[in-house]
Amino acid sequence: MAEKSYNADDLKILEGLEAVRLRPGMYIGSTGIKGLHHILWEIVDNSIDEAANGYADNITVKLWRDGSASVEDNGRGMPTDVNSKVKMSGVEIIFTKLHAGGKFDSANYAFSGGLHGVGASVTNALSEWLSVEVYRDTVFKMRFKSSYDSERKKWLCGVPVAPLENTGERTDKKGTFVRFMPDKEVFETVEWNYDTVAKRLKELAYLNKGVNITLIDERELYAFEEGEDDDGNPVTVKVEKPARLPVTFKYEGGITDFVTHMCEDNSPLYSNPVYYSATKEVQIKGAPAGNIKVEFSFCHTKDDNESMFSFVNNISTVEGGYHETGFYNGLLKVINEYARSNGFLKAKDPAFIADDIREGLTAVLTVKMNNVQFEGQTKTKLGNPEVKTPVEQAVLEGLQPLMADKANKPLFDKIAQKAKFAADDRIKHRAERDVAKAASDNDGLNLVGKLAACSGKNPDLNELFIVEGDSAGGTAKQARVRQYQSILPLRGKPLNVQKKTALQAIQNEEIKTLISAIGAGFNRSFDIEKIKYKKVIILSDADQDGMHIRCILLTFFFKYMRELVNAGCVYIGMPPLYKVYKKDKVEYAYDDVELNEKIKKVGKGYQLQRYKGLGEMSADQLWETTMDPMTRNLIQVTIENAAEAADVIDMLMGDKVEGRKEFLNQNANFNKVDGFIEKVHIERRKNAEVD
Ligand code: 28G
Repeated sequence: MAEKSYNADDLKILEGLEAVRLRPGMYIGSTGIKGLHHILWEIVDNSIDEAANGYADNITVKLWRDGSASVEDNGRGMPTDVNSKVKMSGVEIIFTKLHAGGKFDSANYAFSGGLHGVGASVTNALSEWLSVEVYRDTVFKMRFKSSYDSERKKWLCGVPVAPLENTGERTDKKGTFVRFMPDKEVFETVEWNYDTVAKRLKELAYLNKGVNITLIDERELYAFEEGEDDDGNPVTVKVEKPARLPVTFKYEGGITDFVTHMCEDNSPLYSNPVYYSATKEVQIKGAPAGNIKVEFSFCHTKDDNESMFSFVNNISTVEGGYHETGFYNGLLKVINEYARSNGFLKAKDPAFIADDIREGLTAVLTVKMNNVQFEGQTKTKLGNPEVKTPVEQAVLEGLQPLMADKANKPLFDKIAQKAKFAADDRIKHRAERDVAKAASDNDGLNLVGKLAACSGKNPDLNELFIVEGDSAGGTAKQARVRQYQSILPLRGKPLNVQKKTALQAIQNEEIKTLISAIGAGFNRSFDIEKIKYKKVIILSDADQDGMHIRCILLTFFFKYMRELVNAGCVYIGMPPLYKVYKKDKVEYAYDDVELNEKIKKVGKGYQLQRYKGLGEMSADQLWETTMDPMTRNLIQVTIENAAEAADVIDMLMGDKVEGRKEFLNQNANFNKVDGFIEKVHIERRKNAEVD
């Protein structure tokens, strides 16, 4: 029994936005870098809705010098008239009432996993200030502020400074402008990540054809570089970098452009991607009957790489779900039909299976619907089973007429031929694949002389360090705690599996070694129950080469051991870039901003060492900076990180992304939660005694 009985007076009734400030995680997922960007997406989503409904075709996002962000669209402008029931302007309702104006309204939306669409009021609640301008013949303005009321001991958040004002100033513009300052008291970091914003805006431009989306970054940019002082001694100097130029994303072809772009460097099998869109009915359990908008585009490439990008309400569904199942079912049905009636499959031939038609398939699938249920490790899997059939129907209804049209015969012949090759290959190589699987399951024959295995047998405690280079590998072997830490040095770069088949991958020595070391098979035979390490830690240098190796490894894990990533077992060890020291004061810095802080901390007369690579560190330094669970900086890899590494960023952005800062910001203190640190330290002391 409870010690005290509660009555209604004890219940704190949270009014409006206060609830958001009290439990931000419930509304935006986290207060880390992801949550920060979430409050920008809330505003951007509103502009996108306006564009998706055909009222806007221009969206500008700006990152200001003061740290604020703004979004402007040329839509109808938020409603400025006063709602007679609540006596508030539409603008005020949108920014102060939870859920107001939300397109995908559902009573418990914020809790059902789907986080988008909870509305602009959440952004307001989590901002120091927010200002809005509406352009409807004249300029309307309103401002909101958050502050702490020390008398009543509570946060007042997103409070109107004054009612919506019609300034009377005439304007030819139409639309809405919203600028806000994320609250430093709420977020762990308030620094916008340019690449994150650019990538998302680019994605939204693909998903909303014809909409102009511009990104302007006006923030101060600088970097630290090595230079020389007057006496020729090496020093680290701060250099201004040229401001970023504004970029505009616009794709007249929408997701078809996306597919074309993805296929470009992989030799497409035919020149124009297939495209179809349809609106179907869907009856989600417990909800009124509604519509689902299905849109897809696909192309086949000559290799056998598969890339599927699926979205639900513009949110990427990395883990797939029922929309993908419906899509594959539909595609399999029509290709089987076509192959039968056009002689690609003889009477005696078994039908294609899904794998056959997925070889070389690059596809974008988007659905838009209400009452979305997101599931999976990262809530990026569509969990509504009712979606499967309408998507499958859309595929059938879209492709059957295309197949019946003689003009498309060359295209569908190529697709059927490709599936036939895949099926033949599958049947012919089954034996070969079994051998490959056996190789991956072997008892570490591949590992002799490579892996320095730990002596402990408990996977929960064991860690595998994949180390770039023999020299760093040697140092890591000296530094490690033998009981729990295994070292696998990589000689040179492992095979980039992105454009390789599973069979090609398994023939690569480094990959084979890696699979054997982890001990749980790979690809479809991967069995997470068999892993020998709960932590697989990638240790690579902080330079371009190291970044590349890390990307290759993440791509491998993403493609062939996805479960390992999903289970949160893959980590990146972040070696520091600098050591700042004076006598026995030692500080490590992981990036240039931190370097500044650490220099201040150590004070005048400090010395600076810049690490060029892991190989330069002594065993003690390597232990302290990257292997000791107490002091090291490990980043848990999320499925999104891994997906990004799988070349998506390269292809989408066309330039390299330095994930470093973002990774650092996402760093959680997960390695300090259990008794593991103590255990490792006890073992290390024992080792030292033996040595
Ligand atoms: C610039 C940053 C973010 C927006 C509009 C336009 C209307 C609107 C927004 O209405 C209530 C809810 C859904 C209809 C709608 C204007 C109808 C007529 C609008 C934005 C009523 C909110 N005239 N533009 N909200 N809706 N842009 N950009 O927030 O059902 S929000």
